[in-house]
Amino acid sequence: MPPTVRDAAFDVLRGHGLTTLFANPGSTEIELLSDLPGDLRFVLGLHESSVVGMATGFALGRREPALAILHTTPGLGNAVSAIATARVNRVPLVVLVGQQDRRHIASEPFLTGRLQGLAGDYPVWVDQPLQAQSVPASIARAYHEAVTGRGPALVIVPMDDWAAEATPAEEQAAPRQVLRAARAVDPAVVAELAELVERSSLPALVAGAGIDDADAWAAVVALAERLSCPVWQESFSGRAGFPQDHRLFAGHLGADRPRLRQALEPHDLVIAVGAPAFRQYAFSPGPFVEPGTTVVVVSQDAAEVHRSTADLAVLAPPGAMCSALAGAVAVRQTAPPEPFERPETPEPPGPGAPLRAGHVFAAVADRLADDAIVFEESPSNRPELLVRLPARQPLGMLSPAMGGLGFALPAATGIRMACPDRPVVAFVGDGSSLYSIQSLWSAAHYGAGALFVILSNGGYAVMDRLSEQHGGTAPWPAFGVDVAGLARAFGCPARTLATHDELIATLDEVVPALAGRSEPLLLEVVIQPDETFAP
Ligand SMILES: Cc1ncc(C[n+]2csc(CCOP(=O)(O)OP(=O)(O)O)c2C)c(N)n1
Ligand SMILES: [Mg+2]
Repeated sequence: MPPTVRDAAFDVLRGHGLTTLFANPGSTEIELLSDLPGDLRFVLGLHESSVVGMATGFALGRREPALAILHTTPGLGNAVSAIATARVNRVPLVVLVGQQDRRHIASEPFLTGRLQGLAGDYPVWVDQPLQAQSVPASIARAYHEAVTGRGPALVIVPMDDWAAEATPAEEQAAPRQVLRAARAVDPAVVAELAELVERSSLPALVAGAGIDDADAWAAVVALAERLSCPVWQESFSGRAGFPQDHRLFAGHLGADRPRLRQALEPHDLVIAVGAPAFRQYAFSPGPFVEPGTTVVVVSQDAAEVHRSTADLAVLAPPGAMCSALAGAVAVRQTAPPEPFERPETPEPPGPGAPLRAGHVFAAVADRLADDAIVFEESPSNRPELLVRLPARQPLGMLSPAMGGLGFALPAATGIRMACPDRPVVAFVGDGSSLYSIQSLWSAAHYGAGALFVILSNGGYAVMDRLSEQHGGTAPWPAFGVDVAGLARAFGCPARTLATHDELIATLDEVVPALAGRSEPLLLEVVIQPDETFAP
């Protein structure tokens, strides 16, 4: 029998290392998924936000695109928020979306999808091949588009396409391999930046989510050490851009303009690397920096470069640029900035007093290995988590850069599948845990040994605080959902902890052994909501 489009598509998937299929199936995917060859591994997610969330974690952990398969409009619709998260977190994904049969699609049968625009601008590329024979090449191209565009690329495939006869390889309009000159930087641009640096009296760096890899970290460290200058982490970053236990780490920048101005005021030159100028949360008027501060952005992300309020923006790989710049500027003898001060470990609560988030973060931080991968999805406690849990290695701190809750549980599952030697801990609010709770089933079924720490404060504390700050009364009720009970219902082992002694005893048992876990564990820690919130 001549090869089918499905055979050719599987060869494309194999050729690009896309052999793990994160999916939630529907009738439009039966032809694709029935009788999968043994070298393709199927991973079931029970909701499409979990499917795409797991694929996102898997891609982050492997630093390569991952594959997700979705079921026409209901599947893609359910996944849009997770697709948006992958886009804003700059994670490459190939997403196959099932579609009704071409032969009668004009009459709009059951499950016909209006798919092309459904995820809006969030995919970096969307294709609905004009003929079945173009599907394999479209998947290959989606792979390349996902890498170049650093986000999810979608291919919509009508169900009858899979059985069609494939055309020969010379008809496949996609290269087998794309090499990107990602390490090259233009010497003239390096010289221009070096001159700006040499002319400045007190430079500073802002590191962003765009440089979360070992080479780039080493390059930013080399540049910062040569300049003896502080390095901030951009605010509301999805990923860490600098080792946060380094003596030059200055903390996270404020997410509003007054705090931004205050932090950067002493500096006449600020270079944001792998970050825009400047990522913010709540609006406050005025300029980002005081007059007299020159702002430079270095990013490989064209959109980030084009929208930055900067005097100069450089479209270039930021790690390679930092490395070249470090080699082009003189060593400074200036005294290093004051080391960043982390808060003291909080005293255990007195008899009968409740635990607080700070107790949980401090106790985990004391026991956690340097190579841990930590997820933050704990909205009201986010600032305290960031200050108590420094990212010490690349992938050391991850959060949903889009702001969409429901990322940490599936992404921690996916990243643990990709990085079985690194401890994985996800700190998740009780409210946040409910958006993708069914991913606990996948974690349990596929033996993903992540630790999920649920900060159970009985409600949407951050929304309550924001409503108070607005001067109003929130209409949403508090809730007491038994998250540990839900976890057990999904087959995920779970414990509820309410006292400091229980917390310490459990973390002593669990955290040092995290790297070797072969099943997930959920700890629901009952805490008092924080009374204040300043992101
Ligand atoms: C998908 C999605 N829906 C709604 C929101 C808005 N939102 C932001 S924080 C929050 C409450 C989070 O509650 P919880 O996880 O319990 O954290 P806490 O504020 O209690 O620390 C909500 C509903 C969101 N960010 N994402
Ligand atoms: Mg809560």
